Parts: sequence; C-alpha cells; structure tokens
Amino acid sequence: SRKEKTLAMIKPDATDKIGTIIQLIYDAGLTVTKAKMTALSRKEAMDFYAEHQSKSFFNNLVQFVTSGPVVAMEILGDEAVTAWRRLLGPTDSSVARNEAPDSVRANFGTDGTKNAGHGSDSLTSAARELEFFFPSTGRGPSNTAKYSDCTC
Ligand code: YYY
Ligand code: MG
Repeated sequence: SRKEKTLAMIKPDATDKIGTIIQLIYDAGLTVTKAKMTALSRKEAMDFYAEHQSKSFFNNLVQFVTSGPVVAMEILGDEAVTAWRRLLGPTDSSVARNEAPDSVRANFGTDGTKNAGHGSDSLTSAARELEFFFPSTGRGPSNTAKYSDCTC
C-alpha cells in the first residue's frame, strides 16, 4: 500500500457534521494534515469543478457548493484517494443509503447534488485540488509541519 494525500471537501449541507466526519477519517486509519473552512465564490466553484462545465448538472452543482461554507481538508494515509472516496460512498446519497449505509453521503447527504462531500478521484486531481485550497504560494503560516513520522 502507498501513502497518499487527497483533498476532501465537506459541502455546505454537512459542515455541521465536521466533528463526526473527522472522527470517521481517523477511525479509518487516515490523518487530517491540513484543514480550512472557507466560502467559495461562484468563479472559484466553477474553476474547482471545471471538468464538469459541460454537464447538465453544472449550474446546480455550483449553486449548491456556494450556498454556504465548505471545509477543505488534506487527508494523508495508505491509498488515501480511494480510502476517502470509500468513506464518502456513492455519489447519489439515495444510492449510498442502499449500497453503503454507514457512509458519509448515506448519513449526511440528501440526493445526487446535495451529497455532503467531495473527494479527489485520482492523484493528479488531488494535487490540483490541494493546490486550489492550500496554495503553496499563499500568505500566512506555511504548513511546514512534518508528518513523515506519523503512525497512520
Ligand atoms: O466524484 P463524485 O463527487 O462522486 O461525482 P462526480 O461525477 O465527479 O460529480 C461531481 C458532483 O456533481 C457530485 O458530487 C454531485 C454533482 N452531480 C449532480 O449534481 N448531478 C449528477 N447527476 C451528477 C453529479
Ligand atoms: Mg468527481
């Protein structure tokens, strides 16, 4: 197994469940190495979801993720990309309640748009999405903590 970093985004319908969700992440053997609550502008949301710009659901998606604050996290651990997406469950929360009843989307989402969270779908996406939320050129404390010795 390989140690990876991925980007988790808790969407506006589930930011009040952040405590439970962080506990789920640690219980799965993963570690939260960065976290930020923020609000996305319409432009930022369209940029983050640029791969979906031609989809019929794009406008609903952008509207939803700008309807309130989100919580972005860098998650570190063995096969973190797939591990976090497994914790999220299927995209549609209604499907998740049947197929993965213990998942984040089953418990905290509503439907195929209001679905509680996002997870990067590949290491390439994770690198782009982590840079989006946690830019290495940003001002302020610079996230230089070292996690290479963590036991996760
Ligand atoms: O990666 P994941 O979030 O599970 O699904 P995507 O197919 O990448 O879609 C991104 C996002 O778009 C999804 O989390 C909800 C929304 N969406 C939608 O509103 N309606 C759809 N039919 C499909 C996706
Ligand atoms: Mg996706």
